[in-house]
Amino acid sequence: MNALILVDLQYDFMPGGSLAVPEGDQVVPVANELISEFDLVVATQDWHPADHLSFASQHPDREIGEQIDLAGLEQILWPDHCVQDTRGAEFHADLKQGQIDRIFPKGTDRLIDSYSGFYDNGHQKSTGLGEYLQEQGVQSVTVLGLAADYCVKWTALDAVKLGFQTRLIERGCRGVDLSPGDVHRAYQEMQHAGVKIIE
Ligand code: VGL
Ligand code: ZN
Repeated sequence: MNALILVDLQYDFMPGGSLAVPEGDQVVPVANELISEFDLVVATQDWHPADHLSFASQHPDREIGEQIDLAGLEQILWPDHCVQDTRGAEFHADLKQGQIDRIFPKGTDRLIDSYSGFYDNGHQKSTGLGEYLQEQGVQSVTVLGLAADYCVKWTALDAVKLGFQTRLIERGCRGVDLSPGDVHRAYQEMQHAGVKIIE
């Protein structure tokens, strides 16, 4: 079984969104093109409460982009984004959502962020994605989406750790590149970990 994992194809990560990824909308047609080629399609959805502690707005003395210690973990402070039940948290309307077998929300716990679609950043709680893929008999996964240097990267790294043969579609990803070169380094890191990067 081959599964396609669509990472965070939500309005807040698209141009015009609150945490816009440059050219983020360009990956939606790539996702649609691939969706029909897979036995199983899953999507992750960044799904934060309005007072999530990854939001700079929750730390009055801090700014967006700053790094803080959050319960012992390094945390970058983001603009408010993907707040539950807001338009910014919705999937792009062009995405063929009818062909998504299951959606995995993440980042729902106020106290901890979750870049990976499999676990929170402290690796304490599973989203259920890994168990679901195993139950479905999935052996290999293909990952694409947003953002290449955060949620895509951590999702792909966890997929490898869980024993899935893992591929990443480069043209189906775009990154934040907070520090220029982050996206490039993310691809290198994934490749070194065993992710097969497909151009
Ligand atoms: C993401 C930053 C914060 C992502 C989510 O989807 O890559 N990045 N929340
Ligand atoms: Zn988030």
